[in-house]
Order: sequence, then C-alpha cells, then structure tokens
Amino acid sequence: MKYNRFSDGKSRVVHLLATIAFAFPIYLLSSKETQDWYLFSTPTEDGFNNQLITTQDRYLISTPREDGFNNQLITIYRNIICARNLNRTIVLPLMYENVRYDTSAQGPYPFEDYFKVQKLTSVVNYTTFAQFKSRGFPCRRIGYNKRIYKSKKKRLPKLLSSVYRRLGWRFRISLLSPGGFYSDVPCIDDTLCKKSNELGLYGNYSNGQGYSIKNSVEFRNIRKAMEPSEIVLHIANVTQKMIGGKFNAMHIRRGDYKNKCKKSKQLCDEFGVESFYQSKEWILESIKRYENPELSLFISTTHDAECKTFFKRSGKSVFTMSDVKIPDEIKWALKRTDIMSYASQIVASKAEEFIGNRFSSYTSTINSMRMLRDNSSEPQFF
Ligand SMILES: Nc1nc2c(ncn2[C@@H]2O[C@H](COP(=O)(O)OP(=O)(O)OP(=O)(O)O)[C@@H](O)[C@H]2O)c(=O)[nH]1
Ligand SMILES: [Mg+2]
Repeated sequence: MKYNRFSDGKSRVVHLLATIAFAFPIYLLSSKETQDWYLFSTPTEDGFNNQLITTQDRYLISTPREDGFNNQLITIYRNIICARNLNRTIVLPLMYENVRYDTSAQGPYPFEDYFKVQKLTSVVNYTTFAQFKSRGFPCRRIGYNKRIYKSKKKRLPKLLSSVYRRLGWRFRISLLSPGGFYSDVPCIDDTLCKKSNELGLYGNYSNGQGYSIKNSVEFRNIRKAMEPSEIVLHIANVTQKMIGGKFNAMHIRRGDYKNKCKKSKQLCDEFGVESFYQSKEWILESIKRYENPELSLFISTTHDAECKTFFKRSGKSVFTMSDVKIPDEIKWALKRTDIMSYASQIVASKAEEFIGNRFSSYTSTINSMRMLRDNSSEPQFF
C-alpha cells in the first residue's frame, strides 16, 4: 500500500479509512480461512508471561526466564496460572540446566525429563513441546505490539529474537503500533497476562524466597501436580537407600551469594550476615539446632568437594550426591545436573529436619515438597 501519491494529509486519512473499511472484512474472513492466526507474547522484564493462541487452538508457550532451574520453575507457575486464566493450553517449556553465574547453560531439555506431566491436568490443559512442534509452526514473521515495551522500543527486536530462537524457530520480527493493520503478519505477539495474586505473596522472605504453599491454595495445587519423573525418582530412591534410615539435611548455597549481603544491606541487617552465605563455624553450630543432631546428615550443594572436606576436617561425616553409586543403565543422568539436583531436593525433602537458605529458590522448592508431605512442617533457615 502506497500513500505518497497523496498531496495532503486530509485526503490521505480519507483514503486510509476507505481502504480499511473495504479491506478489513475481507481480511477478517481470509484470516479465518487461510491463515493460522497466532497471538503470543514473551516474558516481560520481570520474567513475566508469554502466550500463544490461534483461532482454532489456543496456546500459551511457556519460555522460562534465563536463570537457575528453580527460578525457571517460578516462571512456569506463573505461566500455568496465566494459561488457565486465559483458557489456553500451556505448551510445556524447554528447560535449561546448570544456569549459574559461573557456568554455561546446557539444554534445552524437555520438561518431561524432570516431571511426570500427566497429573498437571488437574491444574491446567497442557501439551508437550514435542507434540506442539510436530504440528509445525506457520509463521516466519511475527508482529510485536510495541505498546508493551514503550520505553524499550529499540532493544525489543533483539530481546524478542533471543526468546523466539530458544523455541527453535527462526522468525523475523516487526514492531506494530497498537491498532495497526496487520494483514501481512500472520503471527502477532501481545501481552495478555496480568500479574495475579493466585500464587500468593512473592518475595516475603519470612517463609523463604518466592511463593509459599502456606499462602496459596493455587500454588499448593500446582506443586502437588508436579510429580518427579521416573528417572529423578529413581536417583532419589538410590540416594536415600545409600543413606539408610533417618537423616537430617541441609542446603549449602555457595557461588554468587558470597557477596550478596553487601548488595542487599537491608535484608542482611534483618536476617544476619550468615543468612546469605554461611561460615563453616555457623554451619557446624546449626547442626545443634536439629532435634536429633546425631542422625546422618545429607548435604545438598553445588560444591560437594568443598563441603565434604570441611565436614571431614571437623569430624562429621556427611552424605552428598557425589557418594551415590548410580546404576550403569542410568549413568547418562550424571551429566544432567538438574536431574541430579532435583533428585537431591527430593532426598532433602524427606529428611527429618531440613535447614536451608532463606534467599534461595532451590531451598524453597525443597520446603514446598516438605510442606506437601507434612502440613505442619515449618521452614528452617540459616
Ligand atoms: N546438585 C545440586 N544442584 C544444585 C544445588 N543448588 C543448586 N543447584 C543447581 O545449580 C543451578 C544453579 O544454582 P542456583 O543458582 O544455586 O539455584 P537456582 O535454582 O537458581 O536457585 P537460587 O538458589 O534461587 O539461585 C540450578 O540448576 C540448580 O538446580 C544443590 O545443592 N545440589
Ligand atoms: Mg540461581
């Protein structure tokens, strides 16, 4: 469509209106018949939502934020709520493992590697990513409604390209103004999900990082529906067998939390320096808080070797995931850090008592599992 042959603005507007009046009904009809219309949106800066619908089928693609495994889960909880509120089928996400400040991510891996998905039907309609992808994706070009990132227009295409690339398809992106005329763009991206409070309060550290099943029935139901996959469960069982009998557990969070106290001064004042990154002395002191400190101790950590040496020096023997003898047929899972870490979380969730890191979503996942098992369980933190 060319407008430059018009000499004045007024006739241009008239012509434009006439064109729209003529073309819009045709376009509506043709879009229904010949185009698969997709509408989806991508995570906003705060890790918010993304969804996709078609005229026939309504989908919401979940692309978790680029962060550790348990932070990815937080986006998934939100997307489940979003899909449900919008009456859409969630496309279960691809997950990235080992996303840490000092490592490179591995993946993507299907959600079903970690979770038995069948039970999710109790909270949301879902399809796996593989099922969704096998149907093919008709769009080469996606229009994005730029109203959403008003202040970030320039960064938007780059931001979006990276998100779409993660889905495994290549798209061109066009920015569209609200109310624009989209006839040549079969796929439109828009944000429809609003923040909702179904999941309860986020970031109130009194119960730990993130959502708590104590504050939200919805969150409880979602967590209940997220059962571990066979492989995760198998490794957890092998680990528990190795420990044998009753045990206590701890999550020792290392890495980027070393300097976090300085950066989060207010929280540091409120909960103490040791709440972020524990000294060896503090960890040993904490063992005394268990009702039965003599029980075996299972340590969940990304720093197995460091922790083992330290405990050994102080005369306490502990179990970590590095002690587990994984049967040959499932040795492949040793390379899958988040299959291993999820198994480790399950083991910690079965401990008599568990002490974790108040600011870690890894700890929070363990606490959620503990509370589901025993309603009266109270979280304990360093
Ligand atoms: N095996 C094992 N893996 C862990 C442990 N803690 C974290 N991980 C994994 O290491 C990766 C990044 O670690 P973190 O940043 O500590 O964990 P996270 O899931 O991002 O949760 P946060 O503590 O909120 O940052 C994630 O994939 C975690 O699942 C652990 O104690 N044991
Ligand atoms: Mg993290």
